[in-house]
Amino acid sequence: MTKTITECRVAPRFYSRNDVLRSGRAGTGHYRRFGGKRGERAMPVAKPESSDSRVIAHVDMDCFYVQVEQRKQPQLRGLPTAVVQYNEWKGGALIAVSYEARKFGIKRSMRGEEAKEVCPQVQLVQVPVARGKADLSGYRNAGSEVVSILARRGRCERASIDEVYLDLTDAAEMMLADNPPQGMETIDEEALKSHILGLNNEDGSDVKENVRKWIHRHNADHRDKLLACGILIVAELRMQVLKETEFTCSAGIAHNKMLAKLASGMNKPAQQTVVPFSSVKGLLDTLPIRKMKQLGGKLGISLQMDIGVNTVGDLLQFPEEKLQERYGINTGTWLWNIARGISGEEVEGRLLPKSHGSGKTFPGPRALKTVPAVQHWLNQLCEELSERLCSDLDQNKRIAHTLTLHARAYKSSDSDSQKKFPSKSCPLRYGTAKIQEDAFNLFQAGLREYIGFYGGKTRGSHCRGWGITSLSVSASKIVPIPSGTCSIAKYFHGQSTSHFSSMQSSDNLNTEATLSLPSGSECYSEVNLSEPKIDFPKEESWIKDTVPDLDLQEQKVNFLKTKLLLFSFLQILF
Ligand code: DCP
Repeated sequence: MTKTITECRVAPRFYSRNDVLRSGRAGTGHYRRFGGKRGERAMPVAKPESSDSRVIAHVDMDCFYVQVEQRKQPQLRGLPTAVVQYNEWKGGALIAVSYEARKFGIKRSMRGEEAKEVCPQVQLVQVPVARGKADLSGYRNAGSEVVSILARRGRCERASIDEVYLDLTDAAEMMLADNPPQGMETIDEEALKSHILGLNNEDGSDVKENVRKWIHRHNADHRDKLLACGILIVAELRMQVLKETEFTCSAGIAHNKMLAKLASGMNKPAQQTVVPFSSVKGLLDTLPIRKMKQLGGKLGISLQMDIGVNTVGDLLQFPEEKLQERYGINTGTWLWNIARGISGEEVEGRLLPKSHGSGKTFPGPRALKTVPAVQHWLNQLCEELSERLCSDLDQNKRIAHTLTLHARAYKSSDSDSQKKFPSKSCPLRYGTAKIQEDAFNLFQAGLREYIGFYGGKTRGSHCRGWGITSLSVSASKIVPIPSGTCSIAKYFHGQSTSHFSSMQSSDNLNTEATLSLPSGSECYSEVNLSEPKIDFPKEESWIKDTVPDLDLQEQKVNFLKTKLLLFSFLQILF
């Protein structure tokens, strides 16, 4: 076959998995959009599986923010505990709940007061606050501590603030060659506590003994022998994380990322779950389709509503060509593959975030209704972003190239209520004041487009019928600084005379309907985590829609601080 899948316009024939593998290029870098509208989430794309003899782990911290707070206040350990958003209405929204608290029925969807009703002894810890918003730096740093330990045994991808993928294939192959588990006299206790899907424990037999036997099997195929090594390596890593950070985590171990991610949440907290090749079908057969990564949204709904697929197993009845006809070549193949547990996604070697973001929601009556109010909050967000960019530059020698502004908005007299506030991007200039200025310009350009040039008053104290319910700024396209100090100087020097002076024209802005981040939920976007969704009451009376005055003095000080930081950094280099 000479033609690759991505080159085909219509489904010419039934593609088997081997065809995809032979073509070698299927899906790489190509995205189709379901429904074709700009701004919709990119459709999943099939990638050929390089090998099914891989050992991939997905490690997920247990009730992460609670653990971070309990490490700060050890007296809270073992007690039902929850971390609440700083907003004090009804005790604040719960954003992390300890496993002790979950036993009482406390859930993340509750507010502090509800949790107290369910369990009066619950300990509520407020998320740290800075600049009037949640300060996640403590959690982010705690996540980095864990990543640095997990990265010791294989390629490591930081997938979110508390999730990591590991490719342990090389470490497992090495163990198999040097000291295979089949011959080990003693197996670590933590490894023996593993849950191996498909292992029959129902006859009253000793579960740990069954695990031991599974690990010791001499007649296992190569893939299972590698997974046995994975069990030992991940158990050891998890114990190391506990020893060095005091945090527990759970893990899924399988031969690809998709299966590892599905498994990691199956037995929590502080446990690990393994998916042998022979158990893949059993795992997927009854799995609700919307639980699959990338099927929680429109595509999942279409599968349910349009072709009656409720479980991943239901997909098996459709030939690949039928799925391709309906959802396009790449997504059709991707669906055909996931039904069989096939996923070629590689673990990217990435310990640092791909982007930095700072965001805040203003739900219900807190919606921002004046331009100065928006500017005030943008300044706060940009200040945080700028600080993080400086420390990334300082610690990791990386620079970001793109600044993006996202907002959610409403218009009270809206004929087109579906219209979204357009996200806007521009080249990123370092320095708090510059970022603030650029973000504000991006906002104004977005607002003009959102309300129409003559549709509302954007300047002055009060708007005409628009409100901003969420704001975020992000910095992306982060790359290591080019080698050689000369180019760094050039980089910063170039900024002062940057093309950005032409920002007056909104034509110079790149409109992005979605954040310029990698697709899928594996992307490390802290924008989403910075302000969890909160259900606010509809009544207008419970809180004043107050807007603090802009503290220009403080802004100047911060601007100077950032300048100083950059200056001292450049001094170190020269
Ligand atoms: N988080 C948040 N807002 C949300 C969801 C999560 O701020 N809506 C934060 C708090 C969590 C952390 O992200 O501690 C990680 O989220 P997880 O979904 O992984 O949940 P937990 O780690 O809290 O619990 P689990 O043990 O179930 O993974």
